[in-house]
Amino acid sequence: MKDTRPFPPLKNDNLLRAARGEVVDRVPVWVMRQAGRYLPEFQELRKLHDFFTVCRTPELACEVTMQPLRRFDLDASIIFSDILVIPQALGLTVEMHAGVGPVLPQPIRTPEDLKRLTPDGALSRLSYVGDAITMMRHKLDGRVPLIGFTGAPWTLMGYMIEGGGSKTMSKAKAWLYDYPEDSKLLLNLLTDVIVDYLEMQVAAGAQMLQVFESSAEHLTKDEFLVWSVPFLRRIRDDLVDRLTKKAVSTVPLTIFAKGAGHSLKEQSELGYDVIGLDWTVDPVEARAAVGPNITLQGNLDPQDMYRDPSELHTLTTDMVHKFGKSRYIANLGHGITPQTPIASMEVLVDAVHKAL
Ligand code: 1CP
Repeated sequence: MKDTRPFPPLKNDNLLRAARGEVVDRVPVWVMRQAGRYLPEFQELRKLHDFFTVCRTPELACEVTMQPLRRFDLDASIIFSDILVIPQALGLTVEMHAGVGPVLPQPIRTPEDLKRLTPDGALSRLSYVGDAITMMRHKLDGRVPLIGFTGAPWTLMGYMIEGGGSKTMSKAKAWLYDYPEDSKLLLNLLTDVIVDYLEMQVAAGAQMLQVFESSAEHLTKDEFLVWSVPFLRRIRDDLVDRLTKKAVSTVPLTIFAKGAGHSLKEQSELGYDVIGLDWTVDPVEARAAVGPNITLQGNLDPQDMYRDPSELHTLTTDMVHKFGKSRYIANLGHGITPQTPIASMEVLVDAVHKAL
């Protein structure tokens, strides 16, 4: 039975206000991968349950989503899942190997392999994410907004062809040149599933959405404009169309294209509300590139979390001063890494809230 109870009213909406360009009480802060291996309670839970069992069991996904909120005064939660649930729903086996990350034992090697993908019914195989989102909205009791997310087409294509993470994305990049038409076919197929998936997350209760184009870093600027940008644009346009037609209010959308600091102006023209920045981008230059009507998110170097607390405090304060209080969401420039001391999260959150 679907849970159709109304959601509790939101108490801290600074994240959503920052995304819409409204005045905030304090600079909102959350951290990419804020639920995860740096938390001992996450490690404990993972000893008992396989990674994808956690994703697929709403009670467990909610427990892990809640873990960082019990410890830190964060301004957002992000539903616990992974970008690779889409390749899984398309029929590919995805395993999570300790210390390695995701492994796809039967990747897509040639265009012939595209026939193995099963887009029909993919959305229904992802319904557990919606169930976790709805449950989490109730468990949050309005404390902070809940973010939903997806991998972007190029990033998912990369994992599907490489069979896992890759330092070079050499096989996936070879596809772009050897099989350009089939690459477009695959990217469009992924875009269609992503639009369905994000629409479902909004219907389930996601209050904001982030699209992770984490593998943009492997593309040149020209390649990014051809193999990523058109699909990011279609995700946004089709999603807004769908929600409008169904008279569902849209939610703020964030694009995080890691390594695409070369194309901030182009990103600002895609209709997303928020642009996530990695740590290589200067805040003042980023603001100049995107203009005043886009919210920026980021971008402390995750390695700065290993500095001593006073240095970390200073670096964070300086960062917030450079971005300013308007149209800004504080975060790291990429996911928090597994060995990060817990105390660094406390310093980061405290420094952001005290900076302005
Ligand atoms: O065994 C474990 O517990 C694995 C660790 C782990 C965790 C905690 C993985 C494997 N995924 C996750 C959760 C996860 N993944 C979240 C949770 C929500 C939160 O932020 O708290 C999110 C948003 C992701 C998204 C994700 N997965 C991305 C995009 C963000 C990014 O970091 O660029 C990517 C690229 C993945 C793939 C993935 N999943 C897991 C790992 C170790 C990786 C990266 C592998 C690689 O190096 O390519």
